[in-house]
Amino acid sequence: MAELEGLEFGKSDFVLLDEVTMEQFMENLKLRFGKGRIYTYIGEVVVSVNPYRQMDIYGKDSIEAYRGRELHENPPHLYAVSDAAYKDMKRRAKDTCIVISGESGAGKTEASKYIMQYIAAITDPSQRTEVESVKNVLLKSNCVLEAFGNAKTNRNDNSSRFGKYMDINFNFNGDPTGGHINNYLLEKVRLLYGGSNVMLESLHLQNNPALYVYTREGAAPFYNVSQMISLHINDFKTCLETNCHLFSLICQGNIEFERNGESVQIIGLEAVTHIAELTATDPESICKSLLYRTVATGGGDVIKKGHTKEDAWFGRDAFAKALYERLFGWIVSRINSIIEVKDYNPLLHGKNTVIGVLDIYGFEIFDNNSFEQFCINYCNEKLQQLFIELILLQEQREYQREGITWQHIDYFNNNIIVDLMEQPHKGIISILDEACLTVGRVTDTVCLESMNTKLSQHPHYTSRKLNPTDKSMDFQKHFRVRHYAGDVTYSVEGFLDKNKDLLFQDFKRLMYNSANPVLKDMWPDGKLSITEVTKRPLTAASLFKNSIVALVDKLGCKEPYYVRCIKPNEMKSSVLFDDARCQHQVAYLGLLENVMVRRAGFAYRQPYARFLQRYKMTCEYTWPNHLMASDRDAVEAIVNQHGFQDDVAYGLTKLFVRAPQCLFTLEQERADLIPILVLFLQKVWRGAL
Ligand code: AD9
Ligand code: MG
Repeated sequence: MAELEGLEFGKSDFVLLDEVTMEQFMENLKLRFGKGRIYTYIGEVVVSVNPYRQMDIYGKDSIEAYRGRELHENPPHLYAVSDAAYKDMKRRAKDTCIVISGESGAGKTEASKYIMQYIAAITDPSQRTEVESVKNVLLKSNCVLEAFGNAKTNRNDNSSRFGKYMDINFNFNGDPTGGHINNYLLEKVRLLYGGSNVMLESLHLQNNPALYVYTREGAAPFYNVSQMISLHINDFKTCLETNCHLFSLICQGNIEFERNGESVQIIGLEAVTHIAELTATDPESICKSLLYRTVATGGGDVIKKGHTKEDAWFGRDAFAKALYERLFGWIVSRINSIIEVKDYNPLLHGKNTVIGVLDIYGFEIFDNNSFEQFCINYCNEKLQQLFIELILLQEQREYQREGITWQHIDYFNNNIIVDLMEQPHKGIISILDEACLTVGRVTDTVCLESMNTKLSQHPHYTSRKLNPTDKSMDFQKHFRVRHYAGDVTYSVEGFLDKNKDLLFQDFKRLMYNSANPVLKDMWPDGKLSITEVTKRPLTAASLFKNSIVALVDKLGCKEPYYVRCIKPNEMKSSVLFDDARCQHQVAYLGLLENVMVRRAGFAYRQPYARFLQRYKMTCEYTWPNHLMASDRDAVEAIVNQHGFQDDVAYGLTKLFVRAPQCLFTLEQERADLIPILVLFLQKVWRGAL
């Protein structure tokens, strides 16, 4: 067992602070960070500070130290919550989830990898081949998705540009049997480069991103393509066939258009030939898709309409982004088909339970915030709402319900911001959708006007009308939302196009007609004719909203565990603790309120019957059966026999335990008693007694 920490490392649980104030909280966090203690608890919540250096705390020894132990038996660690989530799932046959939150670069993805690594290490001790292969794919899937979906941003060198929720399924033995990945809102505006020269040559590319329009102009994203390729060869051979399509995106940025009298023509036919080769289509069809779109006239005729130069640009870029997005979606679905639970029969295999791990982009405030940041920040508002709902509200409501004396804690409830963003008819997403559906050219600025009119009274929205003297914002183009995590000014430029996410049907058909079966598989909607697709698809914001609502529902019915990640500084330094930045994160993550609620309350609770069932063997009055008037009285007998009277409270249906130590003691006694009881029963059966 790892050594418990001495006092020089500060308090390992914020609940133990002398006083719950921001000063004491920050002092403790800073002290621990300085001493290399990057994890601290608030009850069962782990607060993690990104160390920005390799820590020697994730090896085999550590895994062994945390395996099967209770939370407070070891220094705080991700492994301890992973173990708690796992034990909880196994003991109570209940689905659990681990929600990792924090801003960009705070360490969420690293945390999710350590959690997965731990779960993989502690399960399936007999190393059965089928379970091992499931674990292997689950672990490796991370690298593949990162290779395709991460990029360098100015806040994180390896930033996840997609959200990921992974369910790991377990059988009744507690061994992983499969899993499922959901990905959310892949950011499509960044492209990639890297890879060996041989590989690039075969794709007609040169190893110089400056030559390609997208990589030259993008925010210098870096992908480790060599890693991606080697993984493909080993594990996802089929993906290899398609990765070339990604590169065709880069070529495409080099296709230009020029006006030629009334019509538009392509400059860069060489690139077109390469794309045709890579996508198993013909250059002529590509040119047609780039220059024309098929439209259905009011009379039911189908005609080819030539693009303007602007339309052609728009179409080309939308196509490149869609190729990338479809490939990413396809990779996720391939991984899912490999790891999905097959041939599961609950009668034969017992109850199937799940641990979900959520690693989703953190709250983002950039210098220029666009539609992507709006969606990401909406998602963070929803997760914060869930956190409040689950940890703070539920806790208070339960005390009330159970008749336990309890002091109400005030905290900021972000419902009002979530409503501002998602409310039907009135919220920002609805207003955007309405503008997208309006026939004729509604511009971003017109849409902004409409938001300003409808939302000017909202306390979390700033429009031109409210703030005519503020020179920091160009009110023609911006609006500001007061998020729970701070004020964010969004630029509406491009909002409507991004929300429409329009891709001309001609491109879809082009890909559907590719001779490459994998590519064809990615574009099933290319089969539809233009008259069949006149129904408007859901907008990007609505699709995203629906997926986040579904995610929150999914998380809401699981037993949640939280990892709250903090980024210590903007310099990626392992020694710098930027007080103001850290305090800001602690404040908006609601950590202080979390401590207050936790301190005022009881760490553990269990219905009387369940408590009795588990611990009755530890008390002479309750083993094997009790003769008392109720289960509650029997539980009281157990509590009294162990001298825990001052650490518990009796609710209507549950026992509330303040100090975790009480449960550890009972657990330990139980573990010691079980072998003795088994021996005893064996003797009884053999008639020896
Ligand atoms: V984003 O929202 O995807 O942009 P994350 O996921 O929160 O962000 P990430 O996990 O990628 O951040 O961490 C950023 C970098 O911090 C990593 O690339 C590591 O260099 C560093 N890091 C984070 N956690 C640890 C850790 N536990 N040990 C060592 C770490 N380094
Ligand atoms: Mg990440």
